Amino acid sequence: MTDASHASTTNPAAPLPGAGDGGPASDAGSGRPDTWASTDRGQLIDRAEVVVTSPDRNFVTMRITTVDGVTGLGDATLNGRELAVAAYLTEHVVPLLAGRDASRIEDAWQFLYRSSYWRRGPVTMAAIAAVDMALWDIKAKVAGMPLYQLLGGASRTGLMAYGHASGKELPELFDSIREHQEEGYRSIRVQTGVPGLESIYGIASNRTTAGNAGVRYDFEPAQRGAFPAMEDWDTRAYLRHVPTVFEAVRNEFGPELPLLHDGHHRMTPLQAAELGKSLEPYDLFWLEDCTPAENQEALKLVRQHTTTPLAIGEVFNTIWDFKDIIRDQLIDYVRGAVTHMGGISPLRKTMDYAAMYQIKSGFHGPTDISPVGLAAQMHLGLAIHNFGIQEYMQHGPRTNQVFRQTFTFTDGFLHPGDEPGLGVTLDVDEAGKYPYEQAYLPFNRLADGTVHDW
Ligand code: KDG
Ligand code: MG
Repeated sequence: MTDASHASTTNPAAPLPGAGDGGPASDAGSGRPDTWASTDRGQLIDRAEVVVTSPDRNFVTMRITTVDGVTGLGDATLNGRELAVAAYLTEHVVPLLAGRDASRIEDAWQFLYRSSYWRRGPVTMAAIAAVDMALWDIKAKVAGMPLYQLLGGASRTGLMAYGHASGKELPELFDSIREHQEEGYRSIRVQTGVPGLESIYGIASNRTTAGNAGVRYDFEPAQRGAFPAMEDWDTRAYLRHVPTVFEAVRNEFGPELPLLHDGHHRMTPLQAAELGKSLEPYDLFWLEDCTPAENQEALKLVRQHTTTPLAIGEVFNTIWDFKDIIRDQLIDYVRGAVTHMGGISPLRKTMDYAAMYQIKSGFHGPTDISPVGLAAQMHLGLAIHNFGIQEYMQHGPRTNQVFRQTFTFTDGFLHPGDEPGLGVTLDVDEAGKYPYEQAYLPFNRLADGTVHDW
């Protein structure tokens, strides 16, 4: 067993108590023994580790190993709050896994969700997600199949992916779109600067002191350092500018190219309605996160005023966050991520529910979804009928050394590959070269100094 401690792991790599005798570990407490035990001793959980590593950015990974030596990986990365999830796993989840039956995925999920009493929230749900993913990885490896086969088999040959093009000014944006097309992307998200604003979401600031100052961040908004970078916001300037950008992009690239745009939670319902309406001539694939969406009623107003398709949910944690807006058909795409929605099991249920309303997937796929989370989404996306599109931002070279992956990206389409399991291997020695580094997402202030949604 490789010692994972040098990879900033926060728990020992030693076998867990209880696994050795094939019985459940939970009878160590004062209650009755739990029945989450196995008839097949080889499938008992022998070890669970939490590996925190920061190759190009921070990642939190759960690795579970059975008595038979089958390993499963799960992504628990929560951008800017990584150590909270690592502690939740190490202190509260790892001790519960000893001697448990790795094959009982649904039971494990329900046990971790319900037995904690406290429900939902990004930290809890990222932790549960990591266990869920790792157990699916193990199950598929034991079955000798790529995970998508266990989820029902492929519903398509590949997953249409979109990339992030950006530029402060139009010429830079056009270059970025062309670069993405050359890389194979057939669908493109468009973000630009806004006149009068020094730096906004999608375009890095020239004034920050962080390492990526002045560079557009198609790939990574979180910046290393002890305090979040400040960005600017002015909704009226944004609403005036964005339609002119899409008009220029359509004139340059024609009507065929699917175009997406992220409002990143910054508008009121009325402003979002106005933007959706003004973008209708440019036929967007979707307008994402047009309002903060904590107030889901607000989307009714947006919907009444525009036919621009809406995508929401990258910050949602459970099917309950989607329940009403799916039922009321207030969105067109589910932006949940396996990593933040509690894993493959609940996101699959959410998508089955969404299918009843002709709502499709648009799973969140920025760089803070690790290669493990991305692989899990690819398997799920390949299997479900109501797949829509997959966001694919591409990880950095050091990340790809730490996480060896089998997926392919060909002519704009992703495929997870056909290795048994998720198709991702964690190189713990390589991970150990990159200890955790503090990093934060930026935040916004308006001209008068008021903090605004970023
Ligand atoms: O961690 C936050 C990022 O993942 C988020 O800002 C990226 O909005 C995003 C997107 O659509 O990829
Ligand atoms: Mg987004």
